[in-house]
Amino acid sequence: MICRICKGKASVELRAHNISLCSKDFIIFFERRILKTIEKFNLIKKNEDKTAVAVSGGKDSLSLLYVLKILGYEASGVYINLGIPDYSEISKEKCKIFSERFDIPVYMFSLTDYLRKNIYEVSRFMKRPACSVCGNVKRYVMNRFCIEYGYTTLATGHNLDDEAATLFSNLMNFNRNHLGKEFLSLPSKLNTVKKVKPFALVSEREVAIYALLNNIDYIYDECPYSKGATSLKYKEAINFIEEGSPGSKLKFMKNYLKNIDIFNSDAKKPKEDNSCSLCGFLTTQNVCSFCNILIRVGAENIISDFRDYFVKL
Ligand code: Q46
Ligand code: ZN
Repeated sequence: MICRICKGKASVELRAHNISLCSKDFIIFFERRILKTIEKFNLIKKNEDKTAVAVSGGKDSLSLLYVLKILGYEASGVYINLGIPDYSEISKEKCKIFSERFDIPVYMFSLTDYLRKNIYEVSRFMKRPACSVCGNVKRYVMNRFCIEYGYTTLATGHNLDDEAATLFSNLMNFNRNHLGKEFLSLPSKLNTVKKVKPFALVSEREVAIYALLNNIDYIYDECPYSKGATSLKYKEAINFIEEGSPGSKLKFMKNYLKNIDIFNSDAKKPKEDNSCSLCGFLTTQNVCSFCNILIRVGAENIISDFRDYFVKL
């Protein structure tokens, strides 16, 4: 294999783009595509936005934080320790190693320090699946971090595989609340910062190669609660198509963006925005889902102490 750019020995074959590249040119190719996505979709403004990257210790989020720094954006990581035995200790360690190796700040919020309960125990109290409660906690804590510390943008490491699986599932289920939404960014509103996904058009494999070539050490294991997630089935189905027809995944997402208007007339009216009567943050109810968790575990008195729970790793 010959590198398309320098004609030296190629080490990466990208069938979706019909090119082979050496390590050096792959890194350039990857970083250019991220920059192009950020600029084309107006995700982050250089010298204006301050970005918090939601890091989990995995390859996607750590690589995203790394590449944003390389591209000259102001960014820090924010990590939530969910108290999951083994998994949380290892993922926290990976974030700490990353922060020290690349001199990029990562802040941690520990759920067990805050609530004296880990995510499993909280989910038992709520009588809901761990992932559903975890989703509420992560969304709230990450946004709260941004507001408390003056970050304007929250970036997540969702990649092309994640986004294509979500779109596929929304189409199969005719999920009208989600079809018609632009997946790369969500604008800010009422105490909620803008959310962006700069990796949404690069594949999981490309991110893994980028992490490897840049010596980014990450946790290989997935969270134990992710096993059996329905999204995995959609990913498998799309990968099967991609295998026989390289590039279909990217084409699927780009064509969706081009044709997004056809869904809009069909989208249901969103519920009305409200301020939570306890914390003042965005909700469609009287009390937001996070404060509802605090009430259920008998900890609503600690909502105002939030800022003290973020520590630098
Ligand atoms: S961290 Fe949380 Fe995920 Fe683990 S408990 Fe579920 S939602 S699987 S991305
Ligand atoms: Zn609230």
